[in-house]
Amino acid sequence: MNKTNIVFTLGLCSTGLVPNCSANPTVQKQPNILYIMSDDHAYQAISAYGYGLNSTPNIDRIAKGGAIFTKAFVTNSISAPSRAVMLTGKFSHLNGKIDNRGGFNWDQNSFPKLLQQNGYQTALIGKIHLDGLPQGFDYSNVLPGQGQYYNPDFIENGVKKQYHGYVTTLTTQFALDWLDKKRDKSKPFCMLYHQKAPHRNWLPEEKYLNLFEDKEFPFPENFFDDYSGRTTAAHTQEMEITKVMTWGNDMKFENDPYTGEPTPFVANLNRMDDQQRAAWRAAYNPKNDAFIKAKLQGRELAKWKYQRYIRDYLKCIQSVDDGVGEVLDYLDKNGLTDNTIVVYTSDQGFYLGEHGWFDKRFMYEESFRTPLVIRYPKEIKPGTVITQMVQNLDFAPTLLNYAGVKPDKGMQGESFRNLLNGKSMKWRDAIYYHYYEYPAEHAVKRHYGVRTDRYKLIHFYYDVDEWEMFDLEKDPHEMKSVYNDPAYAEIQAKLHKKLNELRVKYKDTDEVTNSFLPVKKN
Ligand code: SGN
Ligand code: CA
Repeated sequence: MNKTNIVFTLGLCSTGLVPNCSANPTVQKQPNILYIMSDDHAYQAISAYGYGLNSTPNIDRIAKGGAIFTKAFVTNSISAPSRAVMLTGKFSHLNGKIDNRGGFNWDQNSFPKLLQQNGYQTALIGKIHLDGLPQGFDYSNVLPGQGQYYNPDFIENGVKKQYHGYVTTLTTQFALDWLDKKRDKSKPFCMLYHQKAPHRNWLPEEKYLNLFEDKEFPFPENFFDDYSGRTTAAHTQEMEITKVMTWGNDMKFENDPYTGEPTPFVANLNRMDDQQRAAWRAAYNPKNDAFIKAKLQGRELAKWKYQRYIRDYLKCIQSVDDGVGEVLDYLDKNGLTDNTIVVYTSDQGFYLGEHGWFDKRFMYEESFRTPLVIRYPKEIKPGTVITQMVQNLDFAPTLLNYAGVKPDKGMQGESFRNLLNGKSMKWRDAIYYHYYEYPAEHAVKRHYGVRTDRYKLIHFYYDVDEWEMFDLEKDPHEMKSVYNDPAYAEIQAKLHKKLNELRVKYKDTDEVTNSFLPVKKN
């Protein structure tokens, strides 16, 4: 809030026009911030986005009461790097966290640190996926690494302890506990409330074990993509539901249906108590027996795997949505709704069978884009739709702007507060992306690129040197690259120019890119 607004609010307060003023004589100048992030939550699986797969009434409450973004993107579609970008407001090559491997430098500046230095109480709860004691938080209670679904460990202010129960409900419980009992209520708060779900390997909560089991989900139209219109990277990835989803971790078999060997899922069963395990066996074993009997092959097998995957994935989301509802209810009941900015987003998007895939990493739309809804009754009109391109790079400057705190000089994002307010402002016409984790699990090659409102240009490098270009208006599913198509020559040249400009703007030169390459073995 700027100075004019503070005076205005205090002025109104003395006239009695602002509700609750007399009950609350010290008008809180800065808004509270509730930043909710889940892991691998595809926008296709939020009902406010209109895909019709599931129902997320509580996440939709945020969207309906505020704004929904149709073009929110990440800068590097993978967990730990995405979180580092969100905290620091800097691209991966500058905050140092380029992939899920290696450490994160907590000594660098971040938006929670700046808020903390400017009068906020700060907390981090749930998955952060960055090793080391989190800095910038008065309170932290985080999962080690990826975390476990059942009976997980949490690290509370540096001390590890195992809890009985389901990770999503425990995370919500810790968030409510901090809001209600642990924070200093005389200060504005910023709470990062981060769910592990719906990250692989999708283990739903007991009460949702049978949800969706009688439902057949539609297949994306490019489920049987043969990648013919694209370069090497789309052919050599290891993200296909047909080939890569495992019997144990993903399909919940105790024994591999072909070899009879115990699967990794047994490790999950071992973490459960007798009651949890019995519930699991009752829900899954009869279906697995039926599958073994049917002996499906080829496309039929692929379709069966997809249904198993999508049902388990959506079940996990149901618990995430419940948690959002509980926290929103807490704000309502405690008179906090009006002065709290609520953000719901994911660390990246996810493939729900598009191109035949699960996982993320690519600069293609489903994983490059991320869900984003924001509510702030004081400033954002209910039902606002934001179509401009924003990135997770912008969260730090935007939230600091709302708090009236100057961003760190090195932050590269921009505040999108004025977009939310409906004020006309000049906004960027292109965004930059860079993915690094290769060679690695899922085998998605290193690439960087630019996206404008209509076009996308991608450069795959390291063990290939190939370009792709898409006309998103004519080919929204990115099935055929038009790179080197003479009809697009002029646009291609413009996109190359734009890409070079963004690389200069964001200080990502060839030299910097090459400095992150693994040493090639001869
Ligand atoms: C695990 C998953 C991968 C996933 C990475 C990164 N494998 O390794 O499927 O891509 O996490 O995900 S699993 O067998 O353990 O499920 S991220 O969201 O944390 O970046
Ligand atoms: Ca993730």
